Amino acid sequence: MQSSSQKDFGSSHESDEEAAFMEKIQAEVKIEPDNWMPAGYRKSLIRQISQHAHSEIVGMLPEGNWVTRAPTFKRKLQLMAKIQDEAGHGLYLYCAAETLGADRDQEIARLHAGQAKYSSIFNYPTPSWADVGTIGWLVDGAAIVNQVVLQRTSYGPYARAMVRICKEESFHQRQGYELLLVMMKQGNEAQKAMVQDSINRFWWPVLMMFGPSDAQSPNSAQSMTWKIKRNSNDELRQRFIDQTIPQLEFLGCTAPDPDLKWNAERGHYDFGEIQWDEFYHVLEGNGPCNQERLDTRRQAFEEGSWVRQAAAAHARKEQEKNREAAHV
Ligand code: FAQ
Repeated sequence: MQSSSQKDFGSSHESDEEAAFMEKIQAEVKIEPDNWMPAGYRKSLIRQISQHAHSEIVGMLPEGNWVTRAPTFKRKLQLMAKIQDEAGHGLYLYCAAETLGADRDQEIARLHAGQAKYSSIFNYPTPSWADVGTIGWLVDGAAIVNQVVLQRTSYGPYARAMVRICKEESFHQRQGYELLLVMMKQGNEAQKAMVQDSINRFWWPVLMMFGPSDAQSPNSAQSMTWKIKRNSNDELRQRFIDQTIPQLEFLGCTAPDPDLKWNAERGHYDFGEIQWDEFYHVLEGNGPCNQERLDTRRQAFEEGSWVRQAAAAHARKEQEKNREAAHV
């Protein structure tokens, strides 16, 4: 049994480490994988980074739906490049989670078992070609607003992953907006209507991407103290709306929100009530495409099993060759 003096030593030692950790956080010094960190910090980062990684991977599916039906060769190449980028983002993020001790296979198993969260937005269908543009413009646009600030997150590997991811997301956003501009400025009436319909369907779900309102966000306070998050969900949602409305107007489209209007006093757009019931319904697995997305992921994982086995066999052979070469 521990004596009380041992116990005291243990806890003061821990609180010294905790104080040093908080000093670093306050001084904007990045926390690196081999640094001491509170267990809760590690856990919260694994939670957020793995959910983020899953979002990138599941996020390939709504657009993947259009690869074989893209209207021109150029659009098809752009779409394939974008989807491959999302796969890359997922991989950097799984690697970042691994630096914290997460087990990638376990995280992926949790996703496939329906136990892990990923962004609610990817549970909505993409029935029209305009949805490819809307995803690029609005979904990647929202992702950028959220992720640009994460470049300053306190955990080094996550912050650095965000730098490259943000550069690629900017390209995604522009390709989406340009696609919609072509439809709106050069398209016929049916194509213009397709764009407006797509914006009508995606507008509110995109606003939900930023997470519940601050008062309902259980993780925010602690994540802000640890500087995992640098801005609150509501701040980023407002920033996104303020940035997006001029782009929406330039397109010649409208948002499906009668309460949306510029508030000169606040210096921001006011907007209508978000239907949080819908958000929680989707999080519980009951959105329009939750089942389809998970079924597709599981099937892709099973069908790709031979690739993983072949890569592992190749790695083993290479290791053996290197060992033999070392003994010669
Ligand atoms: N969907 O306490 P908070 C992309 C969960 S990447 C589903 O506020 P937190 C690229 C939340 O996890 C898009 N779940 O949570 C792309 C928590 O659950 P838990 C993804 C959500 O972590 C584009 C609970 O609700 N981006 O789009 C959502 O402080 C195009 C309570 O919420 C990131 O992941 C949601 N929308 O703040 C790919 C960015 N919102 O764990 C393909 C990094 C909240 O307690 C095509 N993540 N929840 O059970 C973050 O910044 C934060 O995690 C937030 C949520 C802001 C998403």
